[in-house]
Amino acid sequence: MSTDTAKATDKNAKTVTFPKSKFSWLWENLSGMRVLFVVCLFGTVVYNVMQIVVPFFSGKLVDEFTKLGNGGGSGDYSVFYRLIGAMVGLTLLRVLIVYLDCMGYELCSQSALFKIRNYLYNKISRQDMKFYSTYRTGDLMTRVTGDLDAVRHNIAWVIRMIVESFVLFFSAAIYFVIMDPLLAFSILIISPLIFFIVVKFKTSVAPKHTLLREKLASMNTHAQENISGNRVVKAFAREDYEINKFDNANKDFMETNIDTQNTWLKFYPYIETIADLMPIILLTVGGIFIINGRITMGEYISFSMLIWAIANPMRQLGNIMNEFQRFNAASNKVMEIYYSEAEIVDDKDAIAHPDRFEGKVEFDHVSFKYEDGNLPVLYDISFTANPGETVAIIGETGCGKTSLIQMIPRFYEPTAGKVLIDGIDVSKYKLTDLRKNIGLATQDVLLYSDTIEGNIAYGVPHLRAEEIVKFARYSAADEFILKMPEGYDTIVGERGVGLSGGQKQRISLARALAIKPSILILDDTTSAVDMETEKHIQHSLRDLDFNCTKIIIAQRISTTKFADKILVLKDGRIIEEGTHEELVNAGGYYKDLVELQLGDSIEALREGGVL
Ligand code: DGT
Ligand code: MG
Repeated sequence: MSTDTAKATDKNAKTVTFPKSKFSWLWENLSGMRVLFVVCLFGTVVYNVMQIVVPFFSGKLVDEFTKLGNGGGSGDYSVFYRLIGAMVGLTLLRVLIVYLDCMGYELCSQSALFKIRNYLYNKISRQDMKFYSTYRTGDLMTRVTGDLDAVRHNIAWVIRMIVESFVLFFSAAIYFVIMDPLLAFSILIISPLIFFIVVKFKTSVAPKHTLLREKLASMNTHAQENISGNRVVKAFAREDYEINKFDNANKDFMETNIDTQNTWLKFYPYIETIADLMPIILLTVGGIFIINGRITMGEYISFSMLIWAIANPMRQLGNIMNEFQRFNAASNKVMEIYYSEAEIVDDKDAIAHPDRFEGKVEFDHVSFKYEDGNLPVLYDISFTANPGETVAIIGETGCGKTSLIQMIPRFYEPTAGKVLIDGIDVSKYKLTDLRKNIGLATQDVLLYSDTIEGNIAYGVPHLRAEEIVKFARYSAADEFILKMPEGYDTIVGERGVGLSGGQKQRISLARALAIKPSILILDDTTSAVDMETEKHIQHSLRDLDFNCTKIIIAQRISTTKFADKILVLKDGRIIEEGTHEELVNAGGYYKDLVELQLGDSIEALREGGVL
């Protein structure tokens, strides 16, 4: 980690650079708690130094006790009692400081966790389509839960332990040096060995934590996809297959976890042996020094009570390093989202347009290719939908219809050409103003687990009940909603579970209409409704009580028939354009489609009065 930027390497060996180092990022998110955090760090220093003081008093006590026992000294027991009193008092004070310190760290870490989680959620919510097609839901969920918890743990525990170990080690080392430099030197000489082993351990465990983190995300993704796709799993009776898949992911995670933990076991015996050598050195060298009269018995006891303050931080280093590497891997994942930037954002001089648009939609030589796709999806598309007009788009599956309409609300941007609304490039408008003016019923209907009323009023939260009913009538949904046990208050399940495909489409249409958009885009919205209902919907769409340009993707001739303009798309190109009449007469793809769908030749249909 460099001082001003943090670098992370993901599984594809791509180095991601963050604008801040991990610690300055944490510091930034400790705002409001920084003073408390510094006080806590100071508290950690204080209570650890106090740990050293207790053995110091013990040593003094033993010397005093020995003197008194030998009938020496002043025979005054008050010094003895004062020393005991001071020891008890100090121990109680230390316990109180440790207690408050832990609470303080917890408070700081929870506050940072709350702040980062909110920030991440905000960031994720405002991301563009590219982001959502890059990151899997299970992976994102892992970042805002497990990974974030590792970040919290770093503030609440790892940093405290680092400070604790250093303070204990150095204060004990200083004490040793002051008391007897030669004894101190003979004990401390072996400590660099431990640092060397810990650095080796760090190098070997770091990639394992990164891998472990990937396995966890993969397991969560399996679970999330299986749970949200449970209907498909059931339909194909693939429960065993899915359970097996999850079992494998779980096993993989467990094995990586064991392997990561075992890494420490390989280094542990060396560390433990070196740490255990310290009391032996003390016993040997200290014993000789007592015999020589170089140190007193009390001093020897202080040393032996303090030897843990040298040995334990050494032992703890491995554990701390392990946790720190976990934080390292997790924070890379969190910071990747934290510092991610949506590509489609407001222009610097974005135009505010809080009012309604006139509704003129123009495509000016638009071509488009998905960044991760090989071939362009749309080629040189030009057409105009005038305010209030209905433009229908028809074409075989995969020809680019959905891709085309997604450029109107700027979900994607053209690779060439422009999309204009009321003569201004859509990229010049403020995104919220642009999107608030567009009512979109997507092809893949998603309803929230909320009441039907709540779903219809999603874009206009305080919509009056009569208005909700009005829009439900426009979309021919009112009738079936009233037949439901609790009418508009019926709660639909996640993604609209409990409703038929056609019912979901109608609610989604009502939701799009409820914002009274100046541009309404319907992506195959009536594909699952019966002909009769579709007729009703078309009738309503012609008689809306607000002005609106409609761009309707459809597969049925019955839907496109009344449009002011029909665009026929094939392999990303407009191959025919005109009214129903014009296209039938043109005798191309559209005419063939009419014959196919109505089951007879144009001539016969005309004779029969169908056309
Ligand atoms: P549909 O809904 O089945 O009638 O088909 P369209 O006409 O709505 O097709 P569309 O625009 O969804 O897809 C056009 C082509 O673009 C097709 O070959 C699939 C591809 N495509 C669609 N979405 C994505 C995407 O997110 N990434 C990439 N790389 N390709 C995509
Ligand atoms: Mg589509």
